[in-house]
Amino acid sequence: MPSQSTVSAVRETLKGQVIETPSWGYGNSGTRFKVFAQAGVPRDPFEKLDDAAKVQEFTGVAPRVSLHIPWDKAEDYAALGAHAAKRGLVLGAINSNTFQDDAYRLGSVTHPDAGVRRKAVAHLLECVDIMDATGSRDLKLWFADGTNYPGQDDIVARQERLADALAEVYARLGDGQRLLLEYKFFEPAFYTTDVPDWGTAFRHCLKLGPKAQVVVDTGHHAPGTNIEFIVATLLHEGRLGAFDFNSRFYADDDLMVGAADPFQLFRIMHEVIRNGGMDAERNVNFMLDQCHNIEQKIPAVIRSVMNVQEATAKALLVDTEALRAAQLAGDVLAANAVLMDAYNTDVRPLLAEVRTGMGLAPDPVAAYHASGWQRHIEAARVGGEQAGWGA
Ligand code: AOS
Ligand code: ZN
Ligand code: ZN
Repeated sequence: MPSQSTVSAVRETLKGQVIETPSWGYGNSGTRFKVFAQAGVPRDPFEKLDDAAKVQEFTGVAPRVSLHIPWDKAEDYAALGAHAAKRGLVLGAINSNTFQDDAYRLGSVTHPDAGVRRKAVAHLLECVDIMDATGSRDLKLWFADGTNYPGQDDIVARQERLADALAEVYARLGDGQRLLLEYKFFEPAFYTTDVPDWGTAFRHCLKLGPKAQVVVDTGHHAPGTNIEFIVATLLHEGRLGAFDFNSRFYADDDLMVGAADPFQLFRIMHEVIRNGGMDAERNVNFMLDQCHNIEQKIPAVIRSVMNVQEATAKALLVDTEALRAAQLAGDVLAANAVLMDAYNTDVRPLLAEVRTGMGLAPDPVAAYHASGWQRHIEAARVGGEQAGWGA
């Protein structure tokens, strides 16, 4: 049993946790086979913020929203920011898009043609301009670049083109801004991917400088990969910038975080906490990167936030002294038992108390359903936009 003082420290940490939600999670999405349109989805970035505000209203820990350019391109970012502020939100990371133009058939920043590379870099620089306008700290870069066939292009030349593009964008960053580089082991390229793994992302970030950090998208690993090892290592090296939380069973499907493997999420959060990743000065951005193709979107985002909270609460309950003692004594079973005790704790009552203490309903999903928001948007919004695919 954790002591009273431990539990109250855990409560305080949970109250202060911030989880950033993705604008595209509120819009229609699907697979390459079908997008199932849902009633009431947002028609523009303003309405996406209205929906994100509901997640914040019922969870109290999701005040930031990631934007995606061009899906969330606005005429007036000050107006978008003011709309967010009125709803208790702030605009979060700016996500670039170099994967939807015909020009990028052979890649974007790694394309063999310098003209295409210029176009891609211009877009990334435009994203930094948007960060200046929105006050965003994070530029999140994910590249679909790669090749489909052996011999299609020169692997090392592509790495050099990538490094040049990143260096140009890095040089444009202002004070307090950073570049977050995301890796993904495959998809959409079939043979090589230009940023396939954390080693490649880490290497590029090291070359760039301290304002470049790695994004760990939990869905972007080969089956069986020990993601918590990557998290621990990057944190130790000061290069873990953010998470894109989601879960996957086979390939990357951007399912709700914690749905496929809640134990893995706990192990990740354990390494985060052990290695100082929850400390405010580390600025690890805990983002969701999910698409809700067949389920209702807002309650799915709420559920995802709750899943991260539950994994965090369990990880915070790990008896670190007992763990250290067992580790030093070489007592394998005792050390493992310390972790499993925390993992097997039902933290839902603790989180309900945390919410009540924040003036919230103990069950955010039920509170959302009771609020009437879903009925309201289904009646009021006609013709929602597609948020992108399989992102
Ligand atoms: C793509 O698979 C990545 O997960 C990206 O992080 C992300 O979903 C995209 O940039 C959003 O468009
Ligand atoms: Zn991602
Ligand atoms: Zn992804």
